Amino acid sequence: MVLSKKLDMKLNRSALIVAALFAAVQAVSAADIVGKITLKGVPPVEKELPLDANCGKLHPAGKPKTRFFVSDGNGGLADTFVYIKDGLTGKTFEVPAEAKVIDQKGCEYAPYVSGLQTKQKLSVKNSDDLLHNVHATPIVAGNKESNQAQLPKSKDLVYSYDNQEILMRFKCDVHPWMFAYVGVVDHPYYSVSAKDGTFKISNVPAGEYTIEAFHRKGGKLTQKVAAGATANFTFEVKETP
Ligand SMILES: [Cu+2]
Repeated sequence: MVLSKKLDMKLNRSALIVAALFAAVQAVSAADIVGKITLKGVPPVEKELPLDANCGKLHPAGKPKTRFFVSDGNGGLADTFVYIKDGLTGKTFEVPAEAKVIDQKGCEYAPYVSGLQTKQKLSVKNSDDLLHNVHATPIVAGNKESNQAQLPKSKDLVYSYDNQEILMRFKCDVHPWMFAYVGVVDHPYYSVSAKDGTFKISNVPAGEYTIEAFHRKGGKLTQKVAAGATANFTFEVKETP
């Protein structure tokens, strides 16, 4: 008993050493790219979504608004898809086994903007007690358009795409205000900015890259950055009439 406990401890210790060594190697060869997306100027006022009666009932406190420029009110800009655009040519990446998930809840898609690797599964859920109709509308050749009704509590609809597409749109043909946007890239090095504008692309292999920040209404910006460095972007909205 004592002997086996000792052996256990020894094994545990070597496992820890191996884990620590592995982490150290990773730290040397890969690093995060972090940054902040800032919005300059005053964006147009978001409008209430034109919910029908059934969807309206799901929002007794008031109708949700459009999400064109979601911000923390302090300059941070959310929903910007940031990804490595150049610098990974010739490399291939394992497809994550885990599916990404988009939910339909309260007659809105959540998340509004997300990312997906090519060939990775994307599960679209229906958490509402209502019929939705998921309509994927890719425009890049080879990515297949699909249009499927999804009954309440029915199983998830599962998609996957072979080609990069930034950003691919999903809509609902029952509720014309419902949209989701998915950045499909052929590697795992992407991020979506949070409400305070921050983003993090994790575990980027050592090297120099061009990264692009793509905001659906703000446009796109690129800059060169090394793994481990910071990349900040500023989108400017012009005054609207
Ligand atoms: Cu719907």
